[in-house]
Parts: sequence; structure tokens; C-alpha cells
Amino acid sequence: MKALEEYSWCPAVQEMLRQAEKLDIETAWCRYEAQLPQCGFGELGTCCRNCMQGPCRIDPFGEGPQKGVCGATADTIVARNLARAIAGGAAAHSGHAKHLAHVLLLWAEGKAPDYTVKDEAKLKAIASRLGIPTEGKDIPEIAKEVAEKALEDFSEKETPVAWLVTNVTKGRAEKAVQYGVVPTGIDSAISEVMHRTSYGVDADPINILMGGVKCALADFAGCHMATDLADVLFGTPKPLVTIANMGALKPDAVNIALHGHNPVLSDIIVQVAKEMEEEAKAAGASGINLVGICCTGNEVLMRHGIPPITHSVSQEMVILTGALDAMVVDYQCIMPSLATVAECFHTKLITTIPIAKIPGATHIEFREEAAREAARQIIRMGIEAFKKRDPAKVRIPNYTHKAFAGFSTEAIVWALSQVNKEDPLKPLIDNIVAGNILGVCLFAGCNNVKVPQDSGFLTIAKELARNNVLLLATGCGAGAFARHGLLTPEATEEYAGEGLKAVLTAVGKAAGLEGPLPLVLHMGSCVDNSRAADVAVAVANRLGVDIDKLPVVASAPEATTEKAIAIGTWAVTAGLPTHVGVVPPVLGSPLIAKVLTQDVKDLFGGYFIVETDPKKAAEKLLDAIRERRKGLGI
Ligand code: NFS
Ligand code: SF4
Repeated sequence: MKALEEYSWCPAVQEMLRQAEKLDIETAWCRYEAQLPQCGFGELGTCCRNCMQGPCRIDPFGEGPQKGVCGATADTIVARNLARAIAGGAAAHSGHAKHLAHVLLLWAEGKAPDYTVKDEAKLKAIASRLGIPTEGKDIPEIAKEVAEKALEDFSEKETPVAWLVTNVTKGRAEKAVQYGVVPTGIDSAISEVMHRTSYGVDADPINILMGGVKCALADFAGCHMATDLADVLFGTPKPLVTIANMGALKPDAVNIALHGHNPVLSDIIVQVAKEMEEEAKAAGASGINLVGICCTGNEVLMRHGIPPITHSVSQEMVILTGALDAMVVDYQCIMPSLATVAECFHTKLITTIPIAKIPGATHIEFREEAAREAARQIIRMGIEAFKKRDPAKVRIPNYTHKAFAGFSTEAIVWALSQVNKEDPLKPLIDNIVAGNILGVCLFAGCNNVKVPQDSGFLTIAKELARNNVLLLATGCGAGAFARHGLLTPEATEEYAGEGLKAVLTAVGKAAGLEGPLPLVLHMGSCVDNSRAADVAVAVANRLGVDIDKLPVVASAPEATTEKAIAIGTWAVTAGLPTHVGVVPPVLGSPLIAKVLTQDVKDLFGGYFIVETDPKKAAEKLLDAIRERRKGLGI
């Protein structure tokens, strides 16, 4: 075994890794080592399996074959694989959005009584953005029209995807038109990528990439829709404080982890758990303790302060504590190995969605029409499992950090409005112009077994903060900051440069906090990257310049999933210099690698920065911010 910090910088995960070794339980890190060396063709992106004449592989050294059986070159194959990854990511995000749209429609038709419209003002704001008149209509009517408009956005039609064009700057919309990458349906954009990359269709690598861009813009629309509809149904997040990391598990309570992505079930479980406390007590527990993993964890953290306890690569570790009674999953980023680890303990792994079953797990089908009933059944299963918990196997790593979250766009604008009522964005803009804030960085994306967990996030964030960069975060990245105490005012005191500290303190005090705002503002799950985009759009519109001129960058230092590739691509298209700390499988085509890191800048202003060394990555991000400042003459 390597030194523990080469696996994870999270002390709780380190403790559980020792436990895994002691109990001889296999983890993602073991399986990664068993995979080494990973296939070079796959790493370079030059393996094609798109037809049964393959698999075809391109020799990177120029000695073996340079073309697949059909004649496809490395450039074509790499572009096709990348576009398909974007389509995979877009399918996941927009599947999540579509699910919420169905729930909203069911509710509006009176068929899903367990839901409600929590944020009527946001529903109306969305309707008016989409051009749906609201005068004289009641909430279910408006909800129905918004839900129908959302569902319309999925299939091919004659007009652009509404959730895209109503949420970007005029300049961005024009660029998309100029390059012919405006999707007219989210599902149809995904399907178009599958079509054009199937056997014998598109062979022009640049044309395929532009298809990928179009699909990434559809992904943006899906993300934005998911955020919007979740806020409508479950409430727009407001700042709150909780604790993070595995120490939030309670030795005497029924511990239930919510894992996956969509609040459609997890939010209901949070509501129902409160009503089932007595049942848990009757079983000898002190109560029900809900905790979150990955992005469904972020959803219930943002709205209810449920403690986030671990993220992506370390999800198995929670079961190893021996104190988890049930893990409820919906979809995405859920390792099938959880079932195997759960077998060694009393923990119930419960799948809930027809399209996401895991061998070895218990499946409790979740239907929106009877959501509370499913939630009750699931919690009851956790209570039953609690009775079988073996105290001898319990080992809860005693680590927690205070964590602030709930920074939706609305919450950030509200905090700024406490400084300037008439023009809330002015304090932010003035401080950027004056140089108190050098720029803004959005941290997003996953943990990845190839990177010591959290190391990329922590190293880059601290360096940027020292240089007065305002930090936003979503997804498992935000989780990393939560577990390490960076979502706190104390971290602002410790790590922020003087200018940034002064601004965060002024806004924090105006907003009624005793001290500064936290060093990193947690904006939510991965679909909630749309919230950060909204901030950038608002600032750009207020300044009258497009996003590709702003000193705003993004970083996914430990990216893993196809969803991260899709988001990274729309961030670049939105005009942001976007860092990735894991080398994506594109190096087999020097052409594609150059387009993504250089040439795309001439088209959209944004570009990828691929850098695996976090210290160097921080330097490159700072350089990108400084270049933008120079461009603005500030
Ligand atoms: Ni985003 Fe969030 Fe996490 Fe990565 Fe997975 S949970 S949707 S994909 S691993 S950040
Ligand atoms: Fe080989 Fe072409 Fe078939 Fe791909 S599509 S497997 S390169 S023959």
C-alpha cells in the first residue's frame, strides 16, 4: 500500500482505508491498481468500437496502422469518442431535468400530491423568462405550462432550445448561431451525436467537434432546467450552516445516506424522516440521522442542511464505518461495488429507479404518484437494519468541519444587495475593477481515483484565494471544500488575500453575519453550475461585455465523468478558460488536442487548460485571469 495521502487527503477516508485493509475489503483504489497499466489506446482516445469490423486502434508511434478498417484516422476516432462522451453527459443531466419536469406536470395535474410548488416567485420568474403569460393564472396552471414548455425542449422543433437561449448573453447566442451550434432539442442533439458518430457518417474531426459543442449547449440547457425546476419544487437555497464529513454519522441513530443526484426522492425522504422519529426510537435508536453523498447530497445540503459526508471516489468508505444502516440511491455516480461492500455489513443498499438497478441491492420502486409511501418504506428498512447493526464493527472516523452552503444566485445577489440596494452587482464589479478581487474561479467536478482525493481542489483553491480570487464551487468539488473546512469564515481569515478578505468581510457583515462570507461559496450540485453561469451572465450584461472578456475561469482538477466533459465543453463555449486536472482521452490526436486548448479560443474565447500539477494549474489560471484583466484595461 502507498502512503495514505497518495490515495486521499481526507483524514476520514484515510482512516477507513486502513479499516478496509484490516478487513480485507476491496475498494476503488484496489481495483484501480489491478487495472494498471491501463490501455494506452484507450488513454489516447484512439480505440474505435463503433462497428463490428473493429475494434480498430491507431498506433501512436506511427509504425503500426494509422487508419481503422473503414479508413477513420486518429483525428476522426478521437473526435467521435469525445462527442459521444459529451452526449453521455448531456443525457444524464437532461434525464435528471426531464424527471423533474414530469414531476411538476404530474403535480399540476393533481397526480403527485406529495409534491408542491415551494417557490412560486421563481416559477413565475421562469415563466416570464420563457414568455409564458402568468396574469390571472393560478400556480398549477403556470406550473403545467412551464412543465410542458420544458418537455417540449427535449424533442426536435423549429425553434432553439428555450432553456438555452433565454439563459445566455446576447453575444453568446449570436456566436452559437454564427457557428451553427444552436440545438433545437435536447434529446435530438444527443441523438444527432449518436447518429453522426455511428459507422460511416461524419468523418470530419472539426465538424464532429462542433456537433459535440452543440450537444454541450444542450447539456447546459438540461443543467439549467434541472436547477430551475428543483428550486420551484423544493425551494431556492438560502445560506445555512451544517457539518461535513463522516463524523456526522451518529453511533446511536439510524443512519441513512442519500446518494445519487435527483432531489425528487431524497427531498421527500428528508420530509418524511421527521415524521418517523418515533418509529426509530421504538427500535432503540436516538432518532433518524440523514447524511448525503455526491450530488443528491448537495441538493439536500443546500435546502435542508443535511451533512455531506463523502464524495464520489470514497463512497464505499461510508459503509466501512459499520454505522450506516441504509444507503438509498437514485442514479448517476453510484458504484456497483457498493453492493459487495454492503454484504460485509448490515447495511441495506436500496435502489429506487427502474433504469438504475444494482445486483445485490434491494429495489424499492419509487413512483412520483406515491412518493411519501416509498420514502416511508425506505426509512423503515433503515430502521429494521439498525436493529441488526453489530456494535463491534462500528468505527466512525471522528472528523467533521463546520460548512456553510446554500449560495444560490438569488442568495448571492441578496447578500450583495445588502451593500447596494439599487444595484446589487455594483459592489462585486467595483471590487473587481479596483483589483480587490482579481477574478472569479468556479470549481466543479468530481474526485478521481487517479488524483489523491481533494489534493487538486485544496492546492489550487488556497493559491487562488491568496491571490484574491473569489471562489465558487459545486458538485463533489464543493464537497471536498466542505470536508476540509474551506466553506467557513475562518478559512477566509486564514487563506484569503487582503483584498478578497476585505470584500468578503464587508458583504458578510452587511448580510448579517458576524464575520466574512466563507472562503468558497457552495452553489450546489453539478447541474447547479448553471447558477454560476447565471452570475457570469448577470455581470456580463451589467458591464455590457460578453462573458469571454470577464476575468472568470473554471477548474475541474479531479474530473471523472462524461457529465464533467459535457460541462467543461459548455464552460469553454461560454467563454471561460477551463482547467482540467486529469488528461482527457484526446492526446492520440494532436489536432484535436490543439483545437481544444488553443484554436477554440478564436471561436468562443474560452479554451481548455490541461494541467495535472495543481501548483502549475493555479499559476495558469491566474495568468488567464490577468490576461482577461489586461484585455479589459483594469
Ligand atoms: Ni458531478 Fe455530481 Fe460528483 Fe462528479 Fe458525480 S456526483 S453530478 S459527476 S462524481 S461531481
Ligand atoms: Fe474500425 Fe471504422 Fe468500425 Fe471504428 S467505425 S471500428 S474505425 S471500421
